[in-house]
Amino acid sequence: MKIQLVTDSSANLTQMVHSHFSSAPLKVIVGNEEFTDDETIDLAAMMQSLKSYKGKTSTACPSVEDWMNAFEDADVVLGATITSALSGCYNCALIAAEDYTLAHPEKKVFILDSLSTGPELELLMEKLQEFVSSGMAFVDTCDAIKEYSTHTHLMFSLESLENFAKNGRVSPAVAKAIGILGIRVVGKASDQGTLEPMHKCRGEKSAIQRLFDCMIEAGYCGGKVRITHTNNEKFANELKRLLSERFSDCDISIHENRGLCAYYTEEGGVLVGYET
Ligand code: X90
Repeated sequence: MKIQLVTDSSANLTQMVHSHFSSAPLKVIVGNEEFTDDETIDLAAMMQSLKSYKGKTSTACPSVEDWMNAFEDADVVLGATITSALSGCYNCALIAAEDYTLAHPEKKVFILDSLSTGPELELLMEKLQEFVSSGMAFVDTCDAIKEYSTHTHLMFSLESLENFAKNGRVSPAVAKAIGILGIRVVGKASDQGTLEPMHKCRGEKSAIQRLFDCMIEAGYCGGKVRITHTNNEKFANELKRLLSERFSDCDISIHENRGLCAYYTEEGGVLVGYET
């Protein structure tokens, strides 16, 4: 029996070792250039184009057909997508799931709306992989991943919300308050799956400390942490240092944001997925 793990490219994953895995790519559109967020994306070229292009830029979610392809004829498909509050991705995945099971009634598909993205999505996919390797039954896996997702969270530090505002995903007033040089916004994915700014911080050092404090207030006490950054490894390393100082032996990984997350987090942006 073939079990396929699926997500979209906002999870920043290109593979999951020892599993059948696929990632449905979103797209970043810069004038008449289109960057498909798959394993071949040239991130440096994308950031350069974004910097120099003065016109409108946008993103697009994978189509129903992209999702169909991601299912790869598997008998069981398990996955999670970026928040349905900010993208049509989940909706397209659901339509694909319906078409797929109509055409093959013996096959099963479950896709979770993560109400989040990036490294929280990564944690959810890692957990699905664990459930699959433990041989857990399909229905139990669906329940267990929903339960697990109540213990995962996403926080961020962003230096600009310009691309969010340009695409109507936060109000221009909110974006403007952040666009001041040296100000970072620290916030979280809300329970509704939207961007919730919480604090304005002056300088990176205070943003790191604030993010750490917010995680502790939210109940973090040594669970798994996944940090992704857009050209800001320094922030990620410093946060990791603070966390490891308080909680020794915690499982923390750091890697780069890929296309979709890099577009919205912009230069210097950091995302943190963590368990409570
Ligand atoms: O369908 C599309 O074109 C994609 C739209 C995606 C919009 C949201 C991207 C978020 C990227 C920023 C993280 C902070 C916000 C978290 C809220 C859930 C990363």
